[in-house]
Amino acid sequence: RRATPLLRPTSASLRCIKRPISSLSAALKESAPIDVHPEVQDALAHGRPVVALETTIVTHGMPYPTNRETALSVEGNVRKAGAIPATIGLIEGRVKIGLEPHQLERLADVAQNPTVVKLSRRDLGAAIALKKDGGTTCSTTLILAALAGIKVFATGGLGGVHRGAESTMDISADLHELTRCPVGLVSAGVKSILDIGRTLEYLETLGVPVVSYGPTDDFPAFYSRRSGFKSPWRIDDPVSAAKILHTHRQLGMSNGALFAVPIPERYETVGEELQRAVEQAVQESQENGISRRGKEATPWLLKRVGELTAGKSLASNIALIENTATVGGQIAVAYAQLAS
Ligand code: PSU
Ligand code: MN
Repeated sequence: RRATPLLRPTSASLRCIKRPISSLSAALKESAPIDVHPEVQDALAHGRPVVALETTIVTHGMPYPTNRETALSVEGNVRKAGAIPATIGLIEGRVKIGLEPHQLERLADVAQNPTVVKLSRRDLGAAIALKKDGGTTCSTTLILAALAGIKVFATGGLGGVHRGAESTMDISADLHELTRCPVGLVSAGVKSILDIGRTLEYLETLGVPVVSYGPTDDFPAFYSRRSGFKSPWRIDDPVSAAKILHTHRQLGMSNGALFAVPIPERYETVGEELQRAVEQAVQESQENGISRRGKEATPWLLKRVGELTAGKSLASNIALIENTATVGGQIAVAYAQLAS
């Protein structure tokens, strides 16, 4: 009797079992719709420091034109620290790693571009296929930074576990992304619109290191230098941060790390005032049902805090992200030296 012939893989099934795309060059070979800015490409090719920056803060986090001005000053701070900024966003279904000024303008001026979407991991494929414009949240910025081989990402606030998540189940996809992207995320902690204690518990469960960057091990709460919670680790220089990332790489660990940089001291007093507005905004969101409207919750809360504080929250927001950009640039420089 003849043996049953082995099934021969067709070229289609071979395609499916090919190794997943894990590098930018492999993605580009597959004609992935990604455009890397020449300056960023050059820096990456030569192992020079690059810092990724997100654009949901531009499209859904700040009003125009402050959003554009802040994105530019943040890029400037990365440069002053000696690194190249790579602001990431989606334009007509193409991923941009490094935005030209007219592309940033297009994402920033939401009155002219009202259909621009907020992109979490689940949205990326659909938004590309449907040729949308979009702002990348921390989650998609992490994915695209990791793909490009960028080791550091600076932003204002990471998403997290929302208050009342025990019933809404609203937990940001940002947290899980830190388990699979080997990128150091530099932020001013998480905003107190969230449940900070549960966010830290969740990060512990996920195995994501949380490291306070500065004089104390307090975990910062965005507008305030203190949340009442401690970080498990504390460092106060860029070389230590770079060593943490480098160690993960040496051990073949795929997760990132959260470096929490407190807002500059002079904003602490106003931070206490902003905290009261945060409490009111959270309460309103629970009463009016916004807290159950998925991706709308965070942008609504950010906007409402801005309204309640007559824009004072905006000045703090700008100051803290300019600060994390500087620290991010310094960490990227230190990492490039370690890794070379
Ligand atoms: N927190 C802020 N400002 C922001 C965001 C969070 O203080 O702009 C943005 C970030 O892009 C973050 C996203 O990744 O909101 C999280 O949204 P969600 O909670 O829907 O996952
Ligand atoms: Mn959510």
